[in-house]
Amino acid sequence: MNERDGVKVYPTVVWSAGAGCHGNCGQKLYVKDGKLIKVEGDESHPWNQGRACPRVLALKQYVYHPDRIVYPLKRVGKRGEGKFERITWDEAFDTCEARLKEIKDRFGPEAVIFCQGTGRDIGGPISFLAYNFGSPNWCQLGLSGQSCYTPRLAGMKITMGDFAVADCSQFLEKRYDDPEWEVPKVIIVWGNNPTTTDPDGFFGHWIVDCMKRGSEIISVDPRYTWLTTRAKYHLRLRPGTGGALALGMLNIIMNEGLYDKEFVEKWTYGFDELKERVQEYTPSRVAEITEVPEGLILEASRYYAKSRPAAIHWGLAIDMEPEGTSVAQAITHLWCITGNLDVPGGNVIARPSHGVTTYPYTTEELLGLYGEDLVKKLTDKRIGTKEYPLVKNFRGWAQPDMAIEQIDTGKPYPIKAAWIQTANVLGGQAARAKLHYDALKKLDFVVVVDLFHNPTTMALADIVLPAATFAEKDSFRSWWAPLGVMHKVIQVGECKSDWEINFEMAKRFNPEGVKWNSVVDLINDRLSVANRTFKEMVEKGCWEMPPDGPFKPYRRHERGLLRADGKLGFNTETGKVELWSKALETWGLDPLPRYVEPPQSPVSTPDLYEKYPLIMITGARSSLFFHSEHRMIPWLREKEMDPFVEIHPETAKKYGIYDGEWIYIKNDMGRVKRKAKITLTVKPNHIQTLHGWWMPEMKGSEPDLFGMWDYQINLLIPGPQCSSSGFGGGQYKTTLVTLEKIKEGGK
Ligand SMILES: Nc1nc2c(c(=O)[nH]1)N[C@H]1C(S)=C(S)[C@@H](COP(=O)(O)OP(=O)(O)OC[C@H]3O[C@@H](n4cnc5c(=O)[nH]c(N)nc54)[C@H](O)[C@@H]3O)O[C@H]1N2
Ligand SMILES: Nc1nc2c(c(=O)[nH]1)N[C@H]1C(S)=C(S)[C@@H](COP(=O)(O)OP(=O)(O)OC[C@H]3O[C@@H](n4cnc5c(=O)[nH]c(N)nc54)[C@H](O)[C@@H]3O)O[C@H]1N2
Ligand SMILES: [Mo]
Repeated sequence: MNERDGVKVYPTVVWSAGAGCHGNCGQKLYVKDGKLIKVEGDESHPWNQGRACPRVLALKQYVYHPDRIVYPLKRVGKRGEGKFERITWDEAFDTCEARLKEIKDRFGPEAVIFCQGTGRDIGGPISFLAYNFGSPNWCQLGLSGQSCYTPRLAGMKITMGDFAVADCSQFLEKRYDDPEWEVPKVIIVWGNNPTTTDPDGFFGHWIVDCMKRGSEIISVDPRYTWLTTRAKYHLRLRPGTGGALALGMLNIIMNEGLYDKEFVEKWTYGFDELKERVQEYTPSRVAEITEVPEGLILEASRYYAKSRPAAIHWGLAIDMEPEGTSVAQAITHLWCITGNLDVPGGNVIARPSHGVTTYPYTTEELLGLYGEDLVKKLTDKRIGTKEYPLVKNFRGWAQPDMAIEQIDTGKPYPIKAAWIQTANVLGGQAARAKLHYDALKKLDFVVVVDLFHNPTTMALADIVLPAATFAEKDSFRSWWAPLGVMHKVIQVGECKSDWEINFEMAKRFNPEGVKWNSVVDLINDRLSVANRTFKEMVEKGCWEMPPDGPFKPYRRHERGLLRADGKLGFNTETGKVELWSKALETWGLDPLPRYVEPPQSPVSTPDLYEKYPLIMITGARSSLFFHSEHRMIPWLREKEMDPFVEIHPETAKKYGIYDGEWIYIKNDMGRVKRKAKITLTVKPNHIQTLHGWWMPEMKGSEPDLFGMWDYQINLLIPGPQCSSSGFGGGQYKTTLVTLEKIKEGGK
């Protein structure tokens, strides 16, 4: 901490409210007389090296926004009437405890569902609360197929026993200057727009840093973006067909002998079986499925395989394919058979920094955090474990599509209450938004923990608890590297951090199990495997790179660092990279990757395509907003006032639509308003629009719900998910729609 003219400057790490984000940026908070006055990127932090996104730069407007909820609230009018009254924290905690205990006594703990949004700083506190309450039902409610990162995590885990990320030197403190690191000769960027989204423990501008040092780009994206226009090869595939492309690339690389023979021989299992499977995916067939010219597929595949080292950085579009896990498996095979696994400039194994667990990504971690007895007991009742092997065996999530149907029907057992924290289920997360609205209305008791009112708080909440931003909380982050901590430097109203809220509630439900005296005490316990305390971490600037060993690259399989038994090899049953997955085989699923056509598409539903001849991609992110957040922040909103839809000029002409005209996007599920943006970024039969739109400036009470029924694009996204594993297949990027002009009077 520095001090000058009464201004104190605190370095911290960004994770969650304020910026939104999954990132690990170092930022400096300038504080005077207990008030935040400025934010600046921390140039000494190896992650972002001084850079800051627009959302961080607007942090002051977020923290001190007049609409922020700064006290606990209870609903006083009818649900949806928008009447809330200030209460004390004691009353809020007492009410939540009494109501949830009553439901637990009558219906069992599983009758309460714990719902989070994306993995900001929430997975830790919410699973902690759910398990101390005794409920197995924890998920991203509404996120169809849990189609965000979970399928990619599963695809990697079943193949290599670990997770991996593109190596842009992020595990080395000296970064690009470290002699151990090599510049990837080529980086495939697949279904991801990193410079805008910085997703999943990866800072997007690392790709640009690599490009400046010579990396070429192969881009797999149906649209043009900043990055695709700078790529050596741009494969503009039909949305949802990446599985076919990956299998086609494997076909070319295997048949032409372009793989790393030594690595394959020594470290892989099931090569011949995979080779046989990929014969179905000839370049010409794949060209037909994906609409990418065959010559381009051949050239890009050869270029990737012949360039060493080469990395693949991937994104959300993969999870949202019908068999997301299978697509991820095939892409994992690509970097494995080309010998790019855990080598400098390839795809390196990524584990929680220093072995510190904040958030259970796998059943293994869940067992480590909560013990076998509890996890076993919970698995019996968790929604979706009987139907879906990965829901049972891979990750402790309930299956979200089944969960909402169960809430709706009460079968096979009733769900009576929801604890919604860091999720705008109705305003951003849920596909089939109307079904979610109708079903959640049936609940007896709903708590929402948030910073602002939104369609979810307005329509559903009985109690609203005010959450803290990253400047207002003590927490920790170990998602890959470095290990980071956030610490509280300001207080706003009576806001509390998610950890504080859930710690207090968990203590009430399970006094013996919650053995710590405070949140910091709990954090210290988690940090103890790293031999660090929270205080030490804060004092040394809030971050630390992992020491040499299992948590730091490279070539750990050759050093016996990956397996619990200390043997050489990978953390799988065979000790090898399983191209034929033993785990999938055991769980009764296809052990090899395969392609499945999206449920709505010109191929699978030609009649529907005739009626709705446009493939709608939703949710290509804007750097100004994080999902449904930030629409009320002046500096951000003024740069993107209205929700727009990208339409190709030919298509606009066909529908008689001019640039800037308000129109409807329509399908059998309803219609939603957008402003036309005529652009060449999309193909003629594709459109693209951002999700998460609601209007904070409109009326919040029902029926308006901040304009939700007019602007929430997820009213048009169908369900349920369609993957055999239970993970993947949310139809957010492949829905068929048409456009309609809005006639006089908005009709
Ligand atoms: N159509 C379409 N829909 C999509 C997607 C898409 O691509 N297309 N993407 C999907 C994906 S990948 C995801 S992960 C989901 C994400 O969906 P969500 O994570 O639900 O995202 P938000 O809509 O921003 O809702 C987060 C809410 O939490 C609040 N919040 C933010 N930070 C904190 C915090 O630290 N503590 C607490 N208590 N509250 C906080 C915010 O104010 C906001 O109301 O959306 C999905 N929805
Ligand atoms: N600023 C900001 N950053 C964010 C978020 C945010 O809301 N705002 N959300 C966060 C979250 S939770 C997530 S999951 C990530 C998501 O971030 P990313 O993984 O980058 O995903 P998207 O932005 O959905 O889409 C990336 C690209 O995929 C392309 N695409 C669409 N359909 C397909 C397809 O079928 N195949 C292929 N290959 N490409 C396709 C789109 O055109 C788009 O350019 O971003 C995170 N970061
Ligand atoms: Mo996500």
